[in-house]
Order: sequence, then C-alpha cells, then structure tokens
Amino acid sequence: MIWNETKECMSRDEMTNLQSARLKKLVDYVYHNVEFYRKKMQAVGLLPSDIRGIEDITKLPFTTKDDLRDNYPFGLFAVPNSEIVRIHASSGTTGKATVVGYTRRDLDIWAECVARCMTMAGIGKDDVIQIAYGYGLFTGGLGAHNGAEKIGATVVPMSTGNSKKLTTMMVDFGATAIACTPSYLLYISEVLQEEGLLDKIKLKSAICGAEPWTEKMREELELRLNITAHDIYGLSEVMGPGVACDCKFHKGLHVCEDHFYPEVLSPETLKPIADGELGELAFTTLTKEGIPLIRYRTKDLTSLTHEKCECGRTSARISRFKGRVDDMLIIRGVNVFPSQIEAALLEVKEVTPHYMMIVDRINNLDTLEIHVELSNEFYTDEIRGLEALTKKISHVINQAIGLSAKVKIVEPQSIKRSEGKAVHVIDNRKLY
Ligand code: DLL
Repeated sequence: MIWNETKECMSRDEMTNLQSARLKKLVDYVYHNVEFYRKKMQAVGLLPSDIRGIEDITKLPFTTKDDLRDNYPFGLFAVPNSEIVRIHASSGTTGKATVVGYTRRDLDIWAECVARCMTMAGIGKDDVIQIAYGYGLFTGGLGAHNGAEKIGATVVPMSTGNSKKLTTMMVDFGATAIACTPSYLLYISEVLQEEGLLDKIKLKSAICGAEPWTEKMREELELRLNITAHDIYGLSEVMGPGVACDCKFHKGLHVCEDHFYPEVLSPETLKPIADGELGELAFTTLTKEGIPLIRYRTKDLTSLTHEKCECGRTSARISRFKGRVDDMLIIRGVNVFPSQIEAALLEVKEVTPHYMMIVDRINNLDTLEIHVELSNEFYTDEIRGLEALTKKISHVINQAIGLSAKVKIVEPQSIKRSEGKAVHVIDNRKLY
C-alpha cells in the first residue's frame, strides 16, 4: 500500500517541477523572513530572482549545525513565536542545543511524512503500535506518535525507560508494531526471551531508526522476533523521523522529496555527486515555515538513486547509512565506522552484537580494544575455548576493518544496554 500515491509516485518531471516551484518560493520566503539567509545571500550577491529552478540550488549557501548553534535559540526562525506551536531540541554531545520550531502546518506535514513511512512499513489502522522512542525534546517519540495517529493505528505512547512494562504490554495489548531504535529493539528481544514471552507476542513490524545500523542487524532482529524491520531516517533540524524510510523491498530509503530536497555532496569539493556515489547528505526543506533550512549539511554518509522502486514509488532513495562523518574514527590512519564492527560480530554465533570500542593512544600509537559480549548460550565458567574464540573474533574484525584490534570477551549482559541511541565508542584520545 502507498499512503499518498499522488506525491510518492509522480514522474521525475512532475517532481522536478514541483521542487523548482517550491524552491523559488522558499528562497523568497527566507530572504524576506530570516536575516541570516538574507545576509548570506547578499554576501555572494544573490537575489531570490536568481533562483529559477531546482537546478540553481548549488548557487545557494550551505547551512550547518554551527549556524543553528550560533543563532541559538530562535535566530533562524522565519515566523514570530506566536506562530510556533511546538519546539524540539537536540542536545548533541557538545555545545549548545539546536532548537527547532514548528508551525501548525509544519506539524501536519510532519505527520503526513511519518504516515507515509508507517505505510511503507506495512503499518495501518488495524495495528497496535508501541512508540518506544523517547518523548520530550527529542523528536522521536512525538514525531512517530503523530504519524501513527494519522494512519489511524492504535498508538501506545510507551516512551523509553521501562522495558519490562513494555514487554508485558506488548503481550497484553497484542501490539503488532513497534517504533524504537534498533539497539533498543535488540534489547527488547533479549527481555522477551528472558521472560519466556517470545511466542506470546503478535508483533509483525518494527520501524527503527535514529542511529546507524547494518543490514545484518535488520536481518537479525527480523529473525529473533519473526517480524519485518524497516529503516526510518530523519533529523531534528530538518524535521524529525519521517524524512525517509524503506519499503518492503528494502532497497534504500524513500525520501519525502516533495518536502525535503536531497543532495549528496563530495566530501572533498562539496559539489553534488552522481547517483550511487557515497558522500555527505544535505537537505533543503521545501515547505517548512517555522525554521526552513537551505542545503543543511547532515554529516550523514549515503548515496542516492532516482530509479523507480519495485514497490511503485518513484521518490529518490538514499542507501542505508554508513555512519556519520563525525562518527568515523581514524585509527592508525585507517577510517573505521562502528557499524563495521556490528556487521562483523553478527557473523559470530557465540557472541551478541553488543560491543564497546575503546580507542586510546599509547606511546604515540593508536590502540583499539573491543569488548565483545559472550551470548548466554555459550557462557561457561571455564576459560577453555575462549582463546580460540578471541582469535576467531579478532580475525573477523581484522577482515572487516583492515586493522588489528585487541578483543576482550566479556560476560553476558555486561555491556550497557541502550534504550535510545546506543553509545559504542569511548575515544580516550580526546582527553589528551
Ligand atoms: O534521530 C530523529 C529520528 C527519530 C529518526 C526516530 C528516526 C527515528 P536527531 O536526534 O536530530 O534526530 O539525530 C539525527 O541520527 O543525522 C543520523 O546521524 C542519525 N539517524 C537518524 N536516523 C537514522 C537511520 C533523530 N535510520 C541523526 N540510520 C541523523 C542511520 C540515523 N542514522
């Protein structure tokens, strides 16, 4: 099923025309309503009339997270606060929060985009969905919530923080769908197993995102829970969850590109690159009123395709995320993404995909230690066998990242579980 055939199945020409018309309107709108953009455009001698269509987008300046921080809290808002009906913020790990504001229409469009994603994930009005993203300033909870209500599903606003209650209610309410981070879903699958509830659940679909995860992890979750798992993407600056999602063919995430124009930029030149090439994703919000953004650099690494999908949707698709530019570790000169470790560990049946990377610098040399958790089934008090297993894991990891790491096998359940975005790296080099 498709939620909005007229928007999700347009021909490329129709989409380009729509995007062009919306971009022209947007540029005029920000020029007259956001001093930051007016000044940026004036600095390069650009007038709204210079933007004649989507092909002129590269004339426009980029926007970064720092721009939002520098204009904290409301400096990039295009409407007076009386028009803002909701505020969200993302704290980030460093610096000031980035604050976003939504008008009533922004919230309607957000719900529409999430409704499209829910439909892609096979969720509809007969489903009971537990929303287990955090509610609050984070966009995950309320964003998924409003979209699920729009499709008419029965929404259970669980939030995070009580996994036992969640699993009990999953059974008692006959929940058929869940929205949460993939790492939290992995944890939930463990709780269900511990409590002997796995064969009592009616779950059939999960809509997971907010953090990078691998295709192998998707398959693992599908297997553990006997569901289909879908990848939903978004970021608070651009809107929240619902910017893109994958359909049942899992061949990339369909972007709601009538609202968010995607570009993939070369990391070297920052120029848009061809379909299929990996680069940094940027978005221009074509319809947002509260805090419209032009060419917002997401720092997320992906590639684009404009080919029609088997599902019938014609919308541009982005490939599963490789990670964030700023999540990439450079260890002894080698680029490493945590998701590579996740994929490698999913090859080894004796361990769980829970892991922690500890990076350090000793005598001017980078070191990498990886804590890997033994699965319950393979846990014994005896040390015997562990040496061979450690060797096996080191080998798999070495093959995956092209770097040798010290592997330490730890007891089951000893790596901290996450209910939101998982933390996989402790980089002690930052302390020096
Ligand atoms: O994480 C919004 C969201 C909530 C998306 C729930 C999906 C589900 P932020 O906290 O602003 O917003 O973080 C945005 O999270 O730039 C990516 O780096 C990462 N991210 C989000 N979804 C995915 C995904 C929400 N499906 C940042 N795959 C983004 C990989 C993702 N990374």
